[in-house]
Amino acid sequence: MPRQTLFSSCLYGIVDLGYAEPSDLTRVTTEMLEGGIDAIQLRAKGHSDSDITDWARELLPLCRDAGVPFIVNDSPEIAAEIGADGVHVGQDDAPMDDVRAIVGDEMLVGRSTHSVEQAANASADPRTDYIGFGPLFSTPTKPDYVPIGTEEIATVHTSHTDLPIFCIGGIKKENLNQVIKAGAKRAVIVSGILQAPDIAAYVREAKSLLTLS
Ligand code: TZP
Ligand code: MG
Repeated sequence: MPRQTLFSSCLYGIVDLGYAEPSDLTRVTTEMLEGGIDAIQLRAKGHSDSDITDWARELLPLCRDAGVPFIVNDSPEIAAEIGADGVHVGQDDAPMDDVRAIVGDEMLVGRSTHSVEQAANASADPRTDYIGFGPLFSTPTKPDYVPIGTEEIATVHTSHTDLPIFCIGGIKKENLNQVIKAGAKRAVIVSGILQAPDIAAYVREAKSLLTLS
């Protein structure tokens, strides 16, 4: 899938097993797609590769039918095995040479970044297709990280205009405008979406804030 797809993406959702039961993955994914989510990641910390592979195989066709990139967190091996559109890796995951050796040249590769310096390092490698930048605010979804605030959002955006940057961490509908005002063009929302009583409506509203900005 071409990197270009991500330039036209503004709201990235994560199907996180910390918030969704295995029996609920198809429903939440379908509702996110109904609401117009632009990209979906499967994140399942602490689960077995075999379970994650099964869940990824379940969700991939839903995303394919909707024309939405499906991205696997942490594991280039699972992403390659199921033919995902992308893999998302963190600072402590495999370096790009190793990731590309597993997933090839075509798959989207995203990297989490937690500072301006990490964003610059990720951006310096042309094989990075997008970055996550955060956590902006403290969040139970990623409890061990110190929030970086919103001050550096503008700097990373002006420094890396050729890279899609997805702000992440504690973003909800209620503070999204604050994040946009600070310079964000794209956002990842995890718990806000998964805990919404109406997931599709939540996605639609959050997306409209981003696309109108
Ligand atoms: N990486 C940085 S913050 C975060 C991840 C995976 C979690 C974001 O979750 P939430 O619930 O939207 O704060
Ligand atoms: Mg990781």
